Amino acid sequence: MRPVARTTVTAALPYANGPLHIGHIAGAYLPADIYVRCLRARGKEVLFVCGSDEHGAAITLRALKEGVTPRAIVDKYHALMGKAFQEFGIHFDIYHRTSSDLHRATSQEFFLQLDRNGAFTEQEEQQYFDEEARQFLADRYIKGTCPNCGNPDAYGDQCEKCGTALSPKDLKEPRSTLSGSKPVLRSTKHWYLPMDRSQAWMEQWINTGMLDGVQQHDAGEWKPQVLGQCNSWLKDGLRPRAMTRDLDWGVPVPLPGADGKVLYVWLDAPIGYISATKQWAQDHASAGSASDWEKWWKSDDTRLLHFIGKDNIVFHCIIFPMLLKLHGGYILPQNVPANEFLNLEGQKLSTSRNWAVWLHEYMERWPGRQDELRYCLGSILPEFKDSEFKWKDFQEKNNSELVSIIGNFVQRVFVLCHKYYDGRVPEPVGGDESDVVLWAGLSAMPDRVAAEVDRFRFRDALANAIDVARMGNKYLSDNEPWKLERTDPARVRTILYNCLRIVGGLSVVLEPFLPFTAQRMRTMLGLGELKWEDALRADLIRPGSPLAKPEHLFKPITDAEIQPEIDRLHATRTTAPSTGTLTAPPPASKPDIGFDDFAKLNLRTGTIVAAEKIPKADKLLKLTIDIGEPMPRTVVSGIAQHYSPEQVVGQAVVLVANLAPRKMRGVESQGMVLMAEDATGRLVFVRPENGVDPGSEVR
Ligand code: B3M
Ligand code: ZN
Repeated sequence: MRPVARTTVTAALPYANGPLHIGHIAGAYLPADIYVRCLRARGKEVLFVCGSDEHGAAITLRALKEGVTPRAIVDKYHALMGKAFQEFGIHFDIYHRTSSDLHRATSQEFFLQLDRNGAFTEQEEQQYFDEEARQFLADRYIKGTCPNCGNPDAYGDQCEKCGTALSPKDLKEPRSTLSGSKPVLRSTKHWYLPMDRSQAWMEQWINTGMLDGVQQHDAGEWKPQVLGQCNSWLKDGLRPRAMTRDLDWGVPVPLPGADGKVLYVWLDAPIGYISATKQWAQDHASAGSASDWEKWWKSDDTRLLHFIGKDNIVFHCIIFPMLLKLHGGYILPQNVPANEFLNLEGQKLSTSRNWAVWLHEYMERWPGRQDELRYCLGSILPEFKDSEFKWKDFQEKNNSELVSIIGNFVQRVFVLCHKYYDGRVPEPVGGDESDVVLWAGLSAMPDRVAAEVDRFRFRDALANAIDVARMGNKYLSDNEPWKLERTDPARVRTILYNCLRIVGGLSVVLEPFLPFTAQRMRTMLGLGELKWEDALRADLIRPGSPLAKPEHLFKPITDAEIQPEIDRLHATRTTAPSTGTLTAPPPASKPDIGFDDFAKLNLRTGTIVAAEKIPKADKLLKLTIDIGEPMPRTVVSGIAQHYSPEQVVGQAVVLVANLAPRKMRGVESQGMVLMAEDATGRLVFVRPENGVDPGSEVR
């Protein structure tokens, strides 16, 4: 394996078309930040680059929607995202942008070099064209029915339902997203990357780490799901892919005869990592050393890592490495530790439906509580499979872990030191058997945390870091210094001195995860910046030095604080434009009924265990609902315009279980799911509180 002198860490460049939400953070940025912080604390040389992805249909379509220029969109969101990252403690060395001059020049040079190397083929071909909007339609500019799964809203580059990569001509019944009109075919010329030519070496490099006879990486270290996605692409056979587009927003193709053409956004965006590095080098250059950027991208002893979400895997594992290799002179990534997706309260995060926790809003509503969210997300990172954020879990983790374990320990130690020693560090005297046990346990912890971080197992790393506080609590409870103070004050001094050392060590191992808290702990101890090896230093804490006032590092979060978050989420959720009017009619009044009438209803709680669309019925979903009976019920429900099948699986419901069976579209429906209609006409589930078993009677 190649020796490692330095590490270049990139985090996916978010599109500058909207604010950041917790899904972005858990996908790429938090793990990358933890990784970088941990490396830095261990004295490693590391460069952490990111920036806004300011090209592509994501931007132009947003501009169209807001009725402003693409420039206005990227300026607005670039500023918003840069600020949110900074305030959340995600500290890049540079947060660059792909609409900069330096980026344009860098990606154009890169393209020209590829062209000189014969990496492209030029192809004149028929492409879809929108005669109304006078524009060729690629990628997200065109929609149609997915040939694979029948999703009527598949895009020209990908079906978001089934994940299949598509090209516009694969779509059935194509339509323009600009005008909605039916496109016509027109001839145009593009530069293609014949990926098929690279199939053999790509397959070998990804699966064995071998390239040009050199072991580049250990493929055994790559996450199985990352290898899996790559191999499913490779198995289908790599195909030529156009690297240019007919658009007026992007990096112009720097060749004669290419007027009105720009680089494909997925060609220019990853080059954004390189231009960001160049900009950083320029900003930090002592005279004449601006070429320093090269060592981060071209030295054999540099380790290159891309932190991304799973939807970006093929671009970072196949296309970008291929471009780097075909360009020549660059190293390839040694690992791409992609994360899966984070869901929110049982549903997919969605910008368009406003089903998200927006980072800048979180920081407004929970000022100074960055670490609480960092902690919660850090403990549920979707490292190997999708995971879920729930506000109730956020509260629970805060109260029973941050407050009870870390906050409580530090608080107890400081209160006692102020009570007994007037806020000064006590002088320890000797030690006993329990101290030996304590240090034996603690001494393994920093390495253990670091080892998990190195393996990209951030959840485990965080759990180990918290264990340090657990050990501190246990040591304190076992030794009960408050009971000994009168009889053995010397022993108490030792105990509390040891506890202060643990607080110091804890601030070191926690720093990558909870940087704000670590800083406060150090301030309380009167310590400056610490390195990883300081965690166990015997002289970290100096007897006699002053300690700051005891401070609660974390505050308990009450139900009254959490419920509004949940309510807000539901209240601000927007629907896909619905066919009906925006305001629901007032609830119809119905005649009174007697209790006997009501008692005839058999209402049961249940859980939707499967759901599918019913062909040719655009309002109906066929639901399979477990209500605790030996066989689940089949229920046909008119909610298909409000929910996709994936969204409702796992949903708790209330079922009218004795409604006479009725056939709808050939399916026998054995009950009815209770739904409420909100002010926008959207149907929402009436659901039991958590903790009720399926089949419970509702009365
Ligand atoms: N902007 C896609 C995304 O935000 C894209 C990543 C580019 S990384 C070079 O998911
Ligand atoms: Zn599909």
